[in-house]
Amino acid sequence: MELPFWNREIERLPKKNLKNLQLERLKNTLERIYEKVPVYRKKFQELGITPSHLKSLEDIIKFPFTTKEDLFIDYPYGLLAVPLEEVVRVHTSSGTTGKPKAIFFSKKDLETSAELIARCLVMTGATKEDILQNSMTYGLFTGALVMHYGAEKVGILVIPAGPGNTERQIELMKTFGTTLLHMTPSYALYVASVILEKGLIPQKDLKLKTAYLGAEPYSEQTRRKIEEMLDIQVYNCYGLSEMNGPGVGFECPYKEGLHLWEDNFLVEIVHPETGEPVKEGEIGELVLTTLNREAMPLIRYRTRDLTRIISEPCACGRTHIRISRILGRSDDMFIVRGVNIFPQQIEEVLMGIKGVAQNYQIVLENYDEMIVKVEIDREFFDGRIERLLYLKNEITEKLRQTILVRPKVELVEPGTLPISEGKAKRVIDKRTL
Ligand code: DLL
Repeated sequence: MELPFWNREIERLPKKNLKNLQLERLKNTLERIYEKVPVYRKKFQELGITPSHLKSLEDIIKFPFTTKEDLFIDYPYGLLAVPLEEVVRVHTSSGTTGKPKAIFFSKKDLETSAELIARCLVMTGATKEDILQNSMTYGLFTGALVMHYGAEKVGILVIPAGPGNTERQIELMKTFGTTLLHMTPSYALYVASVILEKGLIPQKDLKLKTAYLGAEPYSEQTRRKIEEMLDIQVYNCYGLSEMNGPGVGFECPYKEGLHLWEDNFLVEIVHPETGEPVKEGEIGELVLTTLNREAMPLIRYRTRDLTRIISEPCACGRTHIRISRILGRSDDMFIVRGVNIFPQQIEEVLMGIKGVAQNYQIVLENYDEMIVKVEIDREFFDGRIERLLYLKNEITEKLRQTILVRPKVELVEPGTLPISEGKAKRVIDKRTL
């Protein structure tokens, strides 16, 4: 089967040429930031290094990391590499406390981010005949606008729905014949459950084909659950504001990892504590360098996201590197009874259990106890206590086997836990409140 490409030449560029292109762009980036960004010049000088120390791509490790904290030096314009009049847009990160990280785009940067989204969408079979319901938040968040411009570039009809008001979302799907969805996985689970509760039959009453889900971690089990509920294909879309927003990593139809566009980003995986490169294929923190950014180039940006590189060539023919689904953020990890736990491990178990509905919440009361509240299908509340007890035991036991700590499981009716329309807040840590 001949798979579609948006930019066949660059997407299939032989590895050697891709590396040469990366080296050329990396040199250029280092020279520009050394010359134009005092924050970087100072960092280079502290390490006694200049851009001329870069001879090969491997030399990148001689250069300094950029951390989230660095984005606040000379805030908000301190990392600009172009005069302010060249900047045409600002986006911010969805940080929950303090000042948001501010990321600036030139006209060319906006074109580039749209080009990368176009590659992603076409890679999954989208065409200009499609209709995309964009249910991410419009505004300072990159999620909606960056996707919007990329989809328009392909010629797709975009419905700028924004999140929330689920009844209206479903009406929009019916009215306009939505074929593609863009939303967070937690909201997609909720929307899917409302569609089914209304008695709609997705294959018959709706035209949905594909959902692009991202902006928060989710498990393979959740993907499968949404695919089954709506009878669609779900593709994982990864990104972060600091690197344009959505479309930094995106799955192809083989769904075996996310392709990262290497003509635009240099990928490293480092040990989250030491910052040293990990061995090929090992899990570590994703570190990204922009290679084609005009307004705000960032080098060796510490994403805090944990993943690993999949180095085997992909059957789709794209030469760009793949990373695994994000396994969690190094700062999402919590410790109960001395055991390191990621929320995603819990999600993976829950979503694979028959009877578990769409929503769950983890409550950390103290350092020894973890409560997992789980919404379960309505049919379980029929008065037959033994079925509930059986399910509760099954959930407790399966969680214990995976996370090695026995949680206290509470089963609740659907609709009890807070609904998330954007990024879900799964963990309530009462120890730090
Ligand atoms: O969430 C950009 C985005 C919008 C990506 C729409 C995908 C779709 P931020 O608000 O800056 O940007 O949050 C970035 O969200 O560092 C990850 O921890 C997490 N994240 C994003 N996508 C995924 C994903 C946008 N597919 C942070 N899987 C990142 C797991 C994800 N985590």
